[in-house]
Amino acid sequence: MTAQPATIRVGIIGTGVMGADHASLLDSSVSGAVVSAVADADAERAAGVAKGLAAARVVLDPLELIAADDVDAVLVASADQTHEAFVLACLRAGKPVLCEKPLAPTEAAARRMLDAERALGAGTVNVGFMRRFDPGYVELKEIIDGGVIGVPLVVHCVHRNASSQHGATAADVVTGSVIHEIDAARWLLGEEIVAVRSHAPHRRGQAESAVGPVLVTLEAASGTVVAIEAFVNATYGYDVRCEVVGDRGTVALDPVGPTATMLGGQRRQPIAADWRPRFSEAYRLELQNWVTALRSGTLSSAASAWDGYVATLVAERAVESLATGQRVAVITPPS
Ligand code: ISE
Repeated sequence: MTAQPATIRVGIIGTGVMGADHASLLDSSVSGAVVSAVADADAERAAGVAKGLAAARVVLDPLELIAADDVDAVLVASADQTHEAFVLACLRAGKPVLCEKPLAPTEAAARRMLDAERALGAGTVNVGFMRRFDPGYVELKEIIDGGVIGVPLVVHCVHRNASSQHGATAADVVTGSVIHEIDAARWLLGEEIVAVRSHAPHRRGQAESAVGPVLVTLEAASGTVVAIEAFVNATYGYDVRCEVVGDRGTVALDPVGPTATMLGGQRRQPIAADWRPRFSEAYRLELQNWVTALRSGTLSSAASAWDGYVATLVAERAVESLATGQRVAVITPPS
C-alpha cells in the first residue's frame, strides 16, 4: 500500500440514506478525513448532500470521481447491484474502497471482486459490516472469546425493521438483512458456516401485502447453531437482538435505550425508527478505523473482501433453501 496523505480525501458514490449518513459522519465526527467529492445517479440529491459538507464537490460520473486527483479513497454506498463495477474501478485505480454491505448481491460477482483485489494486492477492499464495531457486539465477542459463558451452543438473533421498500421479497430479506447476522455469526464464533436452512412462513389462505418474518438457521463448523428471525415489516420500529447461549451461561445485547420513563403505571422506552441511531457509534468507529488505517498504511480491522465474499456465498445458499425449506450445505473454498 502506498503512503497516504495526512488527511484522507474521501469520495462517496451514492448519497441515499447510508451515503448521506457516512458523509456527515466523515466530515463531522471522524478525524483525519474530509469528504472531497460525492456522486449519485440523482444529481440533485448529491448536490443536497454536498451542500451540508465542508468541502465536497459534486461529480456527475462516479468513474470520474474514482479517478479524480482530489480523491484518495472511495466509499461505495450506491445500489447493491452497482457495487461490483465501482469496486473494480477503485481497484484498477489503486484506490482503497469501503463498500457498503452486501459486497455484491451474488456469489459470482463477489468472487470477481475478491479475485481482482487479490490480483492487485491485498487489503484494499473493506466491507461495511458495522456490527463488528458496535460496542455491544464487541463486548459479546470479548465475553465469548474469554470463555466466560463456556462453549457457545446456540445464538439467537432478531433483526426487525419498521417497514421495507415496496415489493421486497424473502430473498431480499436474506441478501439485505440476514447478511448482517451471517457476518456477525462468523465473526463472533470465529468459524465458518457449513449449512443453512431457510423458511418464510405465511398463514394459509391469507393474501400478504408485504413480506413477513424470514427464519434462517446457520450451522457453524463446530456444531453451534445460529437461529435468525428477520422481519422487515415489523411496523413498531427498529429492533436488533442477539443472545449467545453457552454451556455455562448466556450473554445478550442489552435492550437499547439509555433511559426508561415510568409514568401512569407504565414503563416506557423509545424504539428507534431505523438503524441509524442504533448503530451510529458503530458507523463512526468503523469509519474512524478505516481512515486511521489508511493514514498509517496499515490494514483496517473492518470486514475484508473475503468476509464480504463468504457472507454473500452463505446468503446465496440461504436463498436457495427458501424454495424448499431443506438444509443446504455451504462449501466455502479455502481462503
Ligand atoms: C439496512 O439495509 C442496513 O443495511 C442496516 O445496516 C441494517 O441494520 C438494516 O436493518 C437494514 O435494513
